[in-house]
Amino acid sequence: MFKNCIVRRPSRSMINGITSTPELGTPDYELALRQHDDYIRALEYCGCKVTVLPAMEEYPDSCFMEDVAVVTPRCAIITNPGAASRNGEKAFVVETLKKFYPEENIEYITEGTIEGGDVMMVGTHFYVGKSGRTNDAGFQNFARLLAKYEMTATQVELHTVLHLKTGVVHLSGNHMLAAQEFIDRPVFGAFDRVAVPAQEAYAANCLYINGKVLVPAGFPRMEAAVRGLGYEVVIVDTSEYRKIDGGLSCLSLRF
Ligand code: CIR
Repeated sequence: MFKNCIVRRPSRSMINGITSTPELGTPDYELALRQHDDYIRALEYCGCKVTVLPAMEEYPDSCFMEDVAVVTPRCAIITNPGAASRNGEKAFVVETLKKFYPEENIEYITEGTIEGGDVMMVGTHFYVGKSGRTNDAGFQNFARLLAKYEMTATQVELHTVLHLKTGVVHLSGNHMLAAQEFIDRPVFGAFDRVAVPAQEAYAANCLYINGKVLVPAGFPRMEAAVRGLGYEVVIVDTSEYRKIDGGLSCLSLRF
C-alpha cells in the first residue's frame, strides 16, 4: 500500500531539460503545470497524500523526483545522479524525507552513480539498470545498502532506453509491461509480460498505485491492455514531460 507521494513542481527552466528527442519540440510550461496538477489529482485519487515541493529554477529536470531517491518500506536511499546537471538535486529531498523516515534509515550513495529511474522495486528485490546514468560502482553501493535491510538487487543491462523503467515496469503480482529490448529478456522470464507495441513504447512507463494504474494519454492499445489485466485505469496526459524524456513514474516518489 502506498500512502505518500512526493512531487516537485516543474520550473520554467524545464524548457531546457535534457532531451533525446528534440524533434518533439519544447515543452509548453503552462500546459506542463496543468498536467502536473492533474498528475497530483490522480495520485490523490489513488489514495495517496501528496507532498508538493516548490520548483527549482536552477535545475531544469528537477520535477523528475524519482531520480534523486529510492524509497522503500524499510529505508530511503538518496541517489547520486549520473547526469552532471542533475547531481545537485539530491540534496534538496533530504529534509522532506526526514519527515517520513527516521534519520538512521536514510542512506546515501557515496560511490559511483545511480538514478532512481533505473531502479524497479518488486517487493524486497530491486532490478537496477546499468545505463548511461547508473554504473557498476553505484549498483554495488546500492546493493550493499539494501543488504543492511535484508533486501536484494539484480543488475540489468540496457541498450536502447534512458532508464530501466523507460522500458519495463512492474505493476503488481506477476504483471509486467515490457517494451523493446525487454520483451524477451530472460531476467524477467518469471513475470507475465505484456509486450508493449513499438508505436506505444512510451506507454511502457505506466504507474501502479494501490490497485489502479496511471496510463499516459494517447496510447489506446496500452490502455486496453492494462484494463484487460483487470486494473482501473487513470489516464494522465504527460505530453510536455515526454518532450524531455520524462514519464509517469519519473514525476514522483511513492511509499
Ligand atoms: C533526464 O534526462 O534526466 C530528464 N530529462 C528525464 C528524466 C526522466 N526520469 C526518469 O525516467 N525517472
